[in-house]
Amino acid sequence: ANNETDSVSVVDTIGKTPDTVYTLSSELYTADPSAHVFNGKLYVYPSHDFESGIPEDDLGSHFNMEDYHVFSMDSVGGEVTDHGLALHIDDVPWAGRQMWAPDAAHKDGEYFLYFPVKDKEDIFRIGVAKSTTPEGPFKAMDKHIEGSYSMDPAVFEDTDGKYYMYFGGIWGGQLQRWRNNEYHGEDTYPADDAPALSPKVALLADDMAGFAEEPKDVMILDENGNPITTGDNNRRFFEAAWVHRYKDKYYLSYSTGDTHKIVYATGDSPYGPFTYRGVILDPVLGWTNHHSIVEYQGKWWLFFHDSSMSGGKTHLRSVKMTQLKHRPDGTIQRMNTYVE
Ligand code: FUB
Repeated sequence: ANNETDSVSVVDTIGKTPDTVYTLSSELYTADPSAHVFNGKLYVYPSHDFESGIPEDDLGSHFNMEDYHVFSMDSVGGEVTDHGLALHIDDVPWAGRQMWAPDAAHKDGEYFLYFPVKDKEDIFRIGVAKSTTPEGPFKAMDKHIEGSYSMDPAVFEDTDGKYYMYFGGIWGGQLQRWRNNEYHGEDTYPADDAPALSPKVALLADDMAGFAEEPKDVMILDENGNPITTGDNNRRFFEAAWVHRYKDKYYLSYSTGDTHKIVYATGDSPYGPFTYRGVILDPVLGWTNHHSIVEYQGKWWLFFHDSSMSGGKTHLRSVKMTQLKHRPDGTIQRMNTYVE
């Protein structure tokens, strides 16, 4: 065992402050970063925060974003390019308001931007837009993904060439208005001692523009094999699902929302079940916590955001990145990046 492994294992009830944290942009407010490596470059697909003047509420109405920019870099700590407008809400025929956390994928020379936005009935759906380049601009399809709902899509490409979309989020993300993929419109949650609402997963169709199957629940279990419950709000899923693969294990990470942490669970299949393992990132300045994890140039990186650049305004966030470390036993070193 090396010294670092020994020391972090003992003190993992709080996060370690990383040596170096990089900021994506000092020009735009950005959030919810989804990072991918395409053609040897690191691309980041974030939300684009701006001040729209909508008052803050529990449904996140103040997150009233209207467009996306894509960023890229050739090396960590090197120059970051803002590729400009990638997609605007005015160019999505079915969209109503609130362009939230996007993701992207690449297949056979085409790039796909997946984005959650409320439709004209104010129901969150997930759209897809296409481009021949990773930075766009992207052309939105006429309709949202059939059978999609809620928000925070994250697309995971497995080593066998299959792509899975994870999605969902409670409170403003509206997952609590759905059961068994049917909309019932009411804000209803399972009882505190019942299994919590799960993120969803669906295999993507060959054309990457739809689901190849009905979305399924992603079960998150505790150390005894029992589902994490609604009342366990330090560990239950809230939003921001992300999946990465490390040494043949699947890692599902997500935000605990009102307890403001990024946590993770591991499993043996992209469908789960996943067993809760611990905290990756302690709360940041600002209410939301949302991340992605990617391997680039032989190291693993955690992308996240905080509200430090706006002096603490929750809806005006900035994307940052720092190194993420898997220990030899597969657990992830907990981090605390809090700054005012
Ligand atoms: O950026 C809007 C919403 O805030 C995202 O969709 C959530 O994950 C949270 O970060």
